Amino acid sequence: PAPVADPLAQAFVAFAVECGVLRFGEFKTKAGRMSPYFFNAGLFDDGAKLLRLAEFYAQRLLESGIEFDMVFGPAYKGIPLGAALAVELARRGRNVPFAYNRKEAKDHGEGGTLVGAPLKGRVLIVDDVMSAGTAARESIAIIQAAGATPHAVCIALDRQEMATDKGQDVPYSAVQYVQRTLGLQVCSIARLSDLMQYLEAGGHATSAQDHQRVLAYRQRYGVEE
Ligand code: OMP
Repeated sequence: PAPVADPLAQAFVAFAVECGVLRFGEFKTKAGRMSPYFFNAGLFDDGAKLLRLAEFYAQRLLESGIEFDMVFGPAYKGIPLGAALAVELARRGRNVPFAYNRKEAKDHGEGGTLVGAPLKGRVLIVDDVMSAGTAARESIAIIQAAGATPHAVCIALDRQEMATDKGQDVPYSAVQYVQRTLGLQVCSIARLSDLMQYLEAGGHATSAQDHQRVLAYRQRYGVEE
């Protein structure tokens, strides 16, 4: 039987396509895989788009029931995402501290690599995409080094593909690794399976062709849920 569509995920995929954030073609991922699709969160590039994005994150997060004490946005792309989510949470009556990191340490002024609220308690990491899991591991290390607890991750898109360990593909996804091995909770607005459902339903002009390519990619790099 065909899986039941998740309305929030379907609305989000359509929104990402509309914004040009989700594109189909040929792209190389950070892990060096040739992907027929790419999600570029940097193209949520005006106030209205960021507001809508933040509403999607907030809705997913709040309905997940995940508990957290503060929001962390990893440099660079996670910074506006975490900030936008923190604003939207405050608008919904849930004001929590927000922090982010710099990639280069600053040796003057306030110094250090962490900016914003002190990292403490159960930290929620907000990021764009999880593919092979490198970005998530970096955030977790930063939070642990500060003496706080990496507790959960909220991402826009779970690519549901094989994680890598020391450059080798492993038979589970980064999200599965973060959940099962590291014990963090993860919520995503949409996943590869939602993207495939969108294409199957004929979401846009070249859906049929894109669907074939994404299917082939999933057969090569995808994981079982
Ligand atoms: P991992 O660190 O391998 O999990 O890849 C996640 C990162 O890859 C994201 O934070 C992005 O920098 C980048 N990325 C995208 O932004 N969109 C994609 O569709 C795919 C990737 C990617 O390179 O895997």
